[in-house]
Amino acid sequence: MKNVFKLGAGIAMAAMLSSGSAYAQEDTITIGFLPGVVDPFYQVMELGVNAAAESLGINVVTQVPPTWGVETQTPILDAMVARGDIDYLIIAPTDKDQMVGPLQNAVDAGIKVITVDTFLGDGDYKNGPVTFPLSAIGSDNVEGGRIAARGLAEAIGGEGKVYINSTNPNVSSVEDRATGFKEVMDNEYPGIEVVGLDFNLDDMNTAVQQTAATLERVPDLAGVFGTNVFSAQGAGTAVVNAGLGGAVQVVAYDATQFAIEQLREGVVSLVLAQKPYDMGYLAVQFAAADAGGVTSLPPRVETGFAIISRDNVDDPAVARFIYQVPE
Ligand code: T6T
Repeated sequence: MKNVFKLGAGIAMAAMLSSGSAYAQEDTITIGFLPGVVDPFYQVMELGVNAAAESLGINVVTQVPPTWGVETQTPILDAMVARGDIDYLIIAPTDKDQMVGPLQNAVDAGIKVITVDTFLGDGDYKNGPVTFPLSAIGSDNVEGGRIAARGLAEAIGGEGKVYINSTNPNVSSVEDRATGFKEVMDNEYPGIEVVGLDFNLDDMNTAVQQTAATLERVPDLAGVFGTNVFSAQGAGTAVVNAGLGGAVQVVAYDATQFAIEQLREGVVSLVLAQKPYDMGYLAVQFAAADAGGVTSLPPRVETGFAIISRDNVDDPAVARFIYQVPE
């Protein structure tokens, strides 16, 4: 994708942004933070949002949808717009097309939008179909899917049948993960067959049932890719319930405590930690920078990954990316 700002190169800019707090003391802004759902990934993102907001003296109004979907996110968004005091909205859109209209309404009401984690349209806010958000801050999920595929392929010895358990269609993050995963399996591993992709609607119990049904249907299944927190938890749970822990390998997107326990137990072979804290922190800094007159914010920021295996899980430089949520 063009216009991508790689986070590793952005330290000078981050320092510049955080030193811009002088404006905030005189003229504070209010940010609405509207993540996708209640889960450890967004809880860590909220910590980043709050840390940046505190350091800049910015008010944040946070509302977290109880379940994933346009039906739950849109009314919360509408209510935030109706308050009349929100200047910037930091949101993880739960559908790349269906959330465009509701967010356009927010823009029409004078609110500036930054997307985190998931994006609208194709995520190219310079030349793509949706250009109103200031920036898309999140993981390169196609690349994450490729990393997951290579990890799973290695864990199963380069051949066999694999299955993807995911959340919903038309969500940029998980859709890209499945795309990257299939691309690598198709192009690099002729001995591996992707036998299915299920959508659990971000419900762990559904993920358990779907994975259990796949284990029945495909008795020689070698591996499962769980594309997010609940998909991976459901996949890992079903594999253990079937007595197949270690025999059927799981790759987990998102570094929850549960995924790390299953990594240590040999059920999960690889965990991809995203950087939700960075996403939240940077999004607030971008809002502050925009309010302070900065006009060169990058329209896309990729925050990177930590790839966690049994070999490095106790290395503090890696373990710091395991999602730690307040009790
Ligand atoms: O994987 C994350 C996030 O990146 C995705 O968009 C939705 O699911 C999570 O929040 C994890 O549950």
